[in-house]
Amino acid sequence: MAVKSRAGDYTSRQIQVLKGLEAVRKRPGMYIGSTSARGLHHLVYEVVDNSIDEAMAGHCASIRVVIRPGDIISVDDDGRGIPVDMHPTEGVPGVELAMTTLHAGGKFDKTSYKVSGGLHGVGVSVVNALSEWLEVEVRRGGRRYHQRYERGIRTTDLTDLGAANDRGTLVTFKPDPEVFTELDFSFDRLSARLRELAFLNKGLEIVLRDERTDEEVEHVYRYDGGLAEFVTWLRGSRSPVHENVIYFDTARPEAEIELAMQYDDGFSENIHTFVNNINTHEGGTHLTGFRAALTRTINDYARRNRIFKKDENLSGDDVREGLTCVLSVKVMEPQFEGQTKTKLGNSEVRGAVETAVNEHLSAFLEENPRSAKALIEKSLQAARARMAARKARDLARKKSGLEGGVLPGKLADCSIADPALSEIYLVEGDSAGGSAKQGRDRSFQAILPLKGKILNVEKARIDKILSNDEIRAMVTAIGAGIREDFDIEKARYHKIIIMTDADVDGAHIRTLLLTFFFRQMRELIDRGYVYIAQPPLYRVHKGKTERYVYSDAERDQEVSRLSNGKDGKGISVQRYKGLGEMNPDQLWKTTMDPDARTILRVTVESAAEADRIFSRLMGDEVEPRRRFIEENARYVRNLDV
Ligand code: 0RA
Repeated sequence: MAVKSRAGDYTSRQIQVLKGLEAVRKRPGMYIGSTSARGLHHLVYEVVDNSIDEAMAGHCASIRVVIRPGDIISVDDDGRGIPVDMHPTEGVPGVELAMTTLHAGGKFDKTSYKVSGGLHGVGVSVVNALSEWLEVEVRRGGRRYHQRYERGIRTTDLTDLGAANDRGTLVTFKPDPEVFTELDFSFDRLSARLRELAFLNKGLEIVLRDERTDEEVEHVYRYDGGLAEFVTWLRGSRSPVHENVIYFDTARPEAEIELAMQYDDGFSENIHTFVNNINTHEGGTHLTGFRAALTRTINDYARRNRIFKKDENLSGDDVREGLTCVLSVKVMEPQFEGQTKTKLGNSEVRGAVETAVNEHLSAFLEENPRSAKALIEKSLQAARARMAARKARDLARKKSGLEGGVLPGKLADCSIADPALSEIYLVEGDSAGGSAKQGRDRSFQAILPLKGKILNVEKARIDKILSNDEIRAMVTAIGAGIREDFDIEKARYHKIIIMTDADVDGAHIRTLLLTFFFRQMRELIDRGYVYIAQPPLYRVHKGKTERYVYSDAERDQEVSRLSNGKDGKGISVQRYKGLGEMNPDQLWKTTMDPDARTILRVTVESAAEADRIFSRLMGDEVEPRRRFIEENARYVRNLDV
């Protein structure tokens, strides 16, 4: 089937296509966020999103993602297939239009209110523009069609390849090395998001297959229990306070609402909210509605059933302690607000969620009095601890001041006052702390040495957390408060750099610190303020040349470079076991000088995944923690540079 259209239309459309492509290729970051690993993986999500839309409209049951050798991805679904008939005004087949026109994205029918969009939703044409090549195959109406594009430009007409006995859309693409700095797809990264999508779309099967190695790996995700299974998975090894996950799924005019929740004996609050499958890290109206309903419903029930002693009352924080919850809403026209555009703004959703949660949660409590009693008892314990914490905090405030006022004695602060330009190094140990203090540029670098292991916040209540000296020093130095008092605008540094030894203890301390930030000062991570320093592992030295290297492979390379094909005479290799072995000047040159150093920014792509990892790591089970710490190198690679 050849594309025929009137010459005039064709030309003006071609100009439009080329302009669109040029815009995307010139500023890829504007469309997919970045051209590093993050943006690379985003391409896959963009393509998968289209198949998910088809699934949400009720026409697709299975999506298959394959990582192929040569940095190639294919995404296949069993939906209706992208339309192939000629578009009435544009003069090209619908599929070509979707692949080459910005924002067309293939979403022609807006009849169902289960449309996705928002954060991604830039459309598959962006993926096409940023791919060295992309091929689409549509199976529809008993025929199989194919078209190829290079860097967004069609190189073949849409061609009928013959009979087909099924339906669906297969998109295969190779990201353009001229655009991306990173081309290596991470199975773990894709798997985390695809599993999340499977939880969020009850009954949908998502397959991820890796064909890059001899032993082929294939994961199949399908959860008929939807969010209820998500919560069970998130809870992991934490012990539940009541047996059954509280769950409901309801369609209202304002939104389709699905919720699952369960209390466990931990202390953290693990609430994940989604709008049209997008994680709303910054919350919004749906979360506000949920919180209001949760506090009210539980208090009402407890009062009605005389579970409270005279004037007891539970605060929002009390009823959220130890709660694992996933709330997913699907909205026709979501308005995303906030710093990272992950905050739902639609005001009508608040009331809809509040009413639905009131209704279903009170029904659950009435029908399950034993569970009700257990979870209220858990909240009452939280209330008592909070009271004790308040006393401790007031005392602490008087003594040393958690917010404002006196900075910790061992902090060597920087001299400039602009947080955007200031950084603080959290350094393992007093001796490395001393070197860092001498080596730093004191105008913009502050140093806070931390002694030994910091408290494991995963296992401690807020009162204990606040009475820990190392934590108090960090909180005061950062200056933005903690938890419900946390105010990012007060942060005194926009770079908080964790600097620990490159050994198992260092990895453990780093994990403890990350857990602390994730649980107590989450916004620091969301804003991209938290970093990990990368001290060198070796110093390779011969005559006047010296090189600092950061891996064993780099060391071997450097050694063979310096031996120049001759012998290895005169080459010395020094292994740094800890930061303390470097003198101040070396520490500056290798790890702290902004012109020379590498620091890894900590990002959380899947908050759910991070949540589970942290609770497994830092919870009661020793084995997962030991394994994790030994495999820590793998973890650091998951961080974005
Ligand atoms: C719009 C209309 C129709 C299908 C699709 C979009 C569609 C797009 C994608 C992208 C990936 N997979 C997809 N599957 C379907 C068809 C409408 C109809 O048949 O009536």
